[in-house]
Amino acid sequence: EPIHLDEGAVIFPGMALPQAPALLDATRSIVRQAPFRHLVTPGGHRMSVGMTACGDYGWTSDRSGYRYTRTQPDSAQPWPPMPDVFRALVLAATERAGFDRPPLQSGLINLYRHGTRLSLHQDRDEDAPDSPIVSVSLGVAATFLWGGLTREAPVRRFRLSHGDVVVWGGPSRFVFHGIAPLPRMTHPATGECRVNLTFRNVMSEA
Ligand code: MD5
Ligand code: FE
Repeated sequence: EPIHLDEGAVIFPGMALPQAPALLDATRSIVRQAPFRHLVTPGGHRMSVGMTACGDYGWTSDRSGYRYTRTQPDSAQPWPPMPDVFRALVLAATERAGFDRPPLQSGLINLYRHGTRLSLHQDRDEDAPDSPIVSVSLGVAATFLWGGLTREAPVRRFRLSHGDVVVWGGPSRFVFHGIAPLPRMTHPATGECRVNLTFRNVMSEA
């Protein structure tokens, strides 16, 4: 029952449901070591999404731009290690989607509440175009915006629900995408929140 969005992009509905409690426990442990922050864009805007990371690299930003770092900007501590329950799910999803190289160098954790949105963008701060991105949605369902390779391309909408896993690779790796403002809803696993885990490789050679 995979849903193919486009070449290289596939949703596995509910694939992470069995691991969801363990994924959320691991997320809480990461957040204790690396609290959520609201990044400031190079244009000076505070992002409404709360972000933190695990693994060898975390994605951060400041006035001079976005970058991957090996340490947390506030504490200078390394990012918490990638939990085994994350690692195993990324391996399984990458294999199911037919890609060779699992994206395990960086695990980004995004926190959404009522009204939080992520405007249309491309992910292009990584230097590993041949690796797919794996994303896992937990908690309150969101509307995912799926555009094309230019900002002007038409945008389709998909629902991403608790436990859904998506793999984005090949020609879909550089598609414009975003998240519509989160509705005011609750989910038994997360309360008012949506948590999204996104796994990437940052460099072509590990
Ligand atoms: C989220 N996160 O749900 C969204 C979408 C991000 C981001 O977009 O950059 O953290 S997860 C789906 C996603 C992630 C990365 C790339 C692509 C989709 N894509 O190439 O379509 O928090
Ligand atoms: Fe993105």
